Amino acid sequence: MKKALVTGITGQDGAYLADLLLSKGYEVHGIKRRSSLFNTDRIDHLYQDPHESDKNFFLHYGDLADSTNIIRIIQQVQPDEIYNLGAMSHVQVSFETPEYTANADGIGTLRILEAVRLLGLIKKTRIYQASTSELYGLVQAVPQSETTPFYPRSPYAVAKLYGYWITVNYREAYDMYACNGILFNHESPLRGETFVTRKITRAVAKIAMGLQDKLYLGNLDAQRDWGHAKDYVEAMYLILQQEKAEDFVIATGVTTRVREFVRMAFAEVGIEIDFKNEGVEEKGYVVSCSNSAYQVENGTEVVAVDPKYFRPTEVDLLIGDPTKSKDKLGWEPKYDLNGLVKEMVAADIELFEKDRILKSSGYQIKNQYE
Ligand code: NDP
Ligand code: GDR
Repeated sequence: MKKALVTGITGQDGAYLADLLLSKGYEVHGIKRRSSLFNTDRIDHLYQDPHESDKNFFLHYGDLADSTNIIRIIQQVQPDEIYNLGAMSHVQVSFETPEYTANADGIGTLRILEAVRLLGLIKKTRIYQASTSELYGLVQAVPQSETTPFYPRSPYAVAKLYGYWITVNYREAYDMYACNGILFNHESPLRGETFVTRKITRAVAKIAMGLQDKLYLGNLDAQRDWGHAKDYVEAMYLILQQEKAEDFVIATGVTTRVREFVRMAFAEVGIEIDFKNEGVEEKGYVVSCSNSAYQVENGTEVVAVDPKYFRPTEVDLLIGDPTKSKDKLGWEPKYDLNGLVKEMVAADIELFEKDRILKSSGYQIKNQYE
């Protein structure tokens, strides 16, 4: 039985990856952080009674900022594969916590690589590093491929740039099987609530159910190459099953503006919206657009812009070129954006059904995430 160690197992990708590896017969070990509230919602369905003898899913307390605990867990588990998914993964928050982000996302990657080296596991343990399309940052060329130059635009992206290069360096210096998956944005019903897609689908569900009036967003004209997390964890697995360790771009090759995602999500609940004056472009740039969206049916404003969501430096356009992953890994996404939006909105409607029933019976509900 192969053993995998997953950092960031309590996150969106960690949860889907754990499901995938268990279905392939792996013994899965995950590192979770101590938290004052339960933080295992996404993997609670995998929990096994610690007293069972044939367990194949284990959680270890730990943190990427603590090398002693990384070394101890890797020594104890002796994994065949490590998936380093743990990170402070929110781009805007990284401007508020730049040093911590560098520590967890940058040096955290070094801690994993160095632990494998020090423990003499170079020949045994393969390492996947969760690299990101944020590395491309300020547009140099599109679509972005494995050879496109990087120009990171946030403390998060700069920390991940270190993670990327230290992974390449350990591969070249010590002949380790260590790879970067340069993954473009991927979403799902398990996506964190403050990333834009989930923020939108939650708000759309609540607006449709009469639980919220308006959605406040930042830059509506950013363009992202959005895929489904379920497809993307398959690619992570495939990257570690090749003969030769290499880096791969994982993307759909299709890009969409944030405002279009908003429109698609509202359409799922039968609300047609209109952004007045949108899409006036000159020389490839949007020069004028409305920042509000209105319900066509009754003119109610449902989306407004709050500048607090603008980033000091923005990544305007991401569109990935997945040719190499298609050719070498045989990987192709099964979901398209329509299917993704449909699944996310439906899941959020189900999530808030209890609140809708309570409200319709006269119970006052406080909004937690405004
Ligand atoms: P999430 O934010 O959903 O999950 C991040 C995980 O990392 C959580 O389990 C979190 O724990 C854990 N974590 C945070 N800080 C630390 C730390 N100091 N030590 C140990 N664990 C830590 O991210 P995703 O699942 O979406 O992404 C997974 C990885 O892929 C991340 O590295 C992200 O940067 C990268 N990535 C994501 C993309 C995407 O579109 N989703 C695209 C490209 C790269 P807790 O639950 O306690 O907060
Ligand atoms: P991103 O994802 O920064 O691409 O990083 P996010 O969903 O946060 O932003 C996407 C785009 O939407 C714009 N935007 C808003 N974003 C948020 N969060 N909230 C808003 O209200 C809002 N309004 C507009 C943003 O400005 C941005 O342009 C994600 C993370 O998962 C990273 O960890 C990962 O590396 C990259 O994707 C690939």
